[in-house]
Amino acid sequence: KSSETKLEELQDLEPSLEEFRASVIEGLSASRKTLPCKFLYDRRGSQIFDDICDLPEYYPTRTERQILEQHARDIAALIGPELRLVEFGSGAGMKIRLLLQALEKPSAYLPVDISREHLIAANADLAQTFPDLCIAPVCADYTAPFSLPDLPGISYKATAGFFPGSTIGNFTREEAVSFLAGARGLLGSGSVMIVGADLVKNIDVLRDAYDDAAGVTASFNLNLLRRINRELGGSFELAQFRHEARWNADLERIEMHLVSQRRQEVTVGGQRFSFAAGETIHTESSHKYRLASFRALAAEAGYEPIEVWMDEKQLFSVHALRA
Ligand code: AVI
Repeated sequence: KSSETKLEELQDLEPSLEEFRASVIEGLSASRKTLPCKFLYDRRGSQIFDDICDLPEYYPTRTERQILEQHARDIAALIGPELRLVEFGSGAGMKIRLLLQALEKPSAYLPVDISREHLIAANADLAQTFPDLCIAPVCADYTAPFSLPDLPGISYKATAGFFPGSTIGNFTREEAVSFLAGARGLLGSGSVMIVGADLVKNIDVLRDAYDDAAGVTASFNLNLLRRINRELGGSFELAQFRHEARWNADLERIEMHLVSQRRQEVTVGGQRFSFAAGETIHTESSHKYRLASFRALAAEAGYEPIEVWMDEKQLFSVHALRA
């Protein structure tokens, strides 16, 4: 069979420009300015994020990959054969390869991602490597409810979810619980969910991971302003904002901010926004967990924590949860 016959047509539920505009206007109108981190991933943002994953300071990607490499067989044994596997935030699609190689006769892979072009390119590549696998990409914002495409002619014995990278950490606790509860509903009772969760650790290690020496994370953050300028006719001067990574000790999370370098006014879609010198736009939170805090969160969403794998230094954890 050729790869074309197995790579299904994309199900396209990409957020609209109107939704982007409304979120930006709402976020910049708040007394503490904020922008939703999901909009960091336009085409360029997704590429910069891939560069972040290769940075020496950014330990999560390589650490999680090591854990997956080491335990792929255990994970595969736990989730079983002839599986329909749904990945939330599939990105460049590198980690899934480790799982797919270890799985026995996977039936279908459904990558879900907000970045359409990235999704198409990554899965065209994947189809070359796994020509017999049914791949059904879904472009969607998985923070909102969505449905999975029907796969006529494909039979599977179970469904599993895969949510790597500690992307769950980019949600608030309430959002994380509601995401997991939604995933549990989508994947069905008895399904297993594999989730990567970054762990609380030395603050300097954390800060460096989110403020790298080469400035890649800074350009990732600032790219959001570039996107607003391009897509919404914004007037942000990128040189007048600076990237900052802050550790919020109370909430155990790293926050990315864009700090206004002077008093200034910016327009977006005809609306004017004033910035004081030093005022920030909070663009992302990356929560760090302890094993117990993550398990409690999963339990609140109705999941039973059944297994956890970690690296030797306990930098990162991969959890198996059962619905
Ligand atoms: C996608 N997400 C898990 C990344 C993180 O670590 O929170 C996004 C990121 N932001 C800055 N660097 C990486």
